[in-house]
Amino acid sequence: MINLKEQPHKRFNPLTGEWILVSPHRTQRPWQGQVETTAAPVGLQYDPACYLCPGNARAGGARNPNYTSTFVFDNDYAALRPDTAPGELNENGLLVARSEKGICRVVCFSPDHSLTVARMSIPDLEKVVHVWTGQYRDLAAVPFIQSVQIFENRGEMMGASNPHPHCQIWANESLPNEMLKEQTTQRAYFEQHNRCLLCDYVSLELQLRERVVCENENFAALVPFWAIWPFEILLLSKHHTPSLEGLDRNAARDLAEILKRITTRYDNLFRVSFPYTMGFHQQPADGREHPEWHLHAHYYPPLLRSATVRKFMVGYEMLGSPQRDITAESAAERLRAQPEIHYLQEQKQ
Ligand code: H2U
Ligand code: ZN
Repeated sequence: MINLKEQPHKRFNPLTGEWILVSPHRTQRPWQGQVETTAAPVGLQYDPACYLCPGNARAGGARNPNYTSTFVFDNDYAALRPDTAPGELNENGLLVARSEKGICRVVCFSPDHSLTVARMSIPDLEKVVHVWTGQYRDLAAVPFIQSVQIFENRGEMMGASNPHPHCQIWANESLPNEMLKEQTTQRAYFEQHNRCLLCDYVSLELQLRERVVCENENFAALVPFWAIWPFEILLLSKHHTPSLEGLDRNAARDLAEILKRITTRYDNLFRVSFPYTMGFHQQPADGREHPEWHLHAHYYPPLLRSATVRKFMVGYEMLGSPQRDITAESAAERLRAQPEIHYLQEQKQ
């Protein structure tokens, strides 16, 4: 037997096939860096200098329409372009390069510059879910597209260039590294067990309940057993679907609802607008059946102890493997203990 609460150990991530080091005994070490936080004011609903606000000019001369709900546009500084000419380089398998075509878009969640997912209404978040589904469907239908990555960078700490609520979509002609790892592991599991890896995982976690943070009829949010980031969350569809396209109206509403609940718990943890990168993993858009693929979203937030003390991925983590001190179970317990009323809302009441 192994004492997961006290002794150093490694945990296996069946989705990536990689290991992570857990050192729970280190949480007892002295720490002097704690910084107290105060709630930041919400700010302007319209910022004349914001390139995502309705009616404003963007780089390159385009102007946003006076949109009243969601708004999608092609990224003016796209990392990938649809018109890239094909080309390849291979020098003895050592200098290898390949051209890559793609499409990059930006999705504004709301015309209100001051909002965040945590403070948007569920009906408005439902509209965002429908936009994501439509974008996935449209981009997947483009013949050269194989992968559609929807992701949100929230907060300066995560490199977001603008607080206006928005996300990005990068779609390209080959599977990026993380998708490729998850494709390989999910397929291998399906071939071996004739069941879906994440269907089995979510039902195991729902039995154990130790790492579950919150749930509704269609989704479960949990700190995965193999979490790397202190308050990492894996959001899983409870029912098998390879992509957002498999969600019915109820499930889409449940997704909107749980997005709000997760981000509210995050904000309440350190009473700050919690930074994170989140994104959906869905089946490759290659026109094939993928019964092994299970829709999920990863939340990777950097904060560790307070609004300003973050986890660094340095040293051993860059050279060996990722490592964490607080266990996934204790992180889940702390997130479970948070209320689902946003702290800014609570102050108003
Ligand atoms: P991030 O905050 O996650 O960086 O997303 C903002 C995106 O908006 C970024 O990818 C794009 C940037 O290229 N952008 C435009 O498309 N037009 C602009 O006028 C400014 C920024
Ligand atoms: Zn704005």
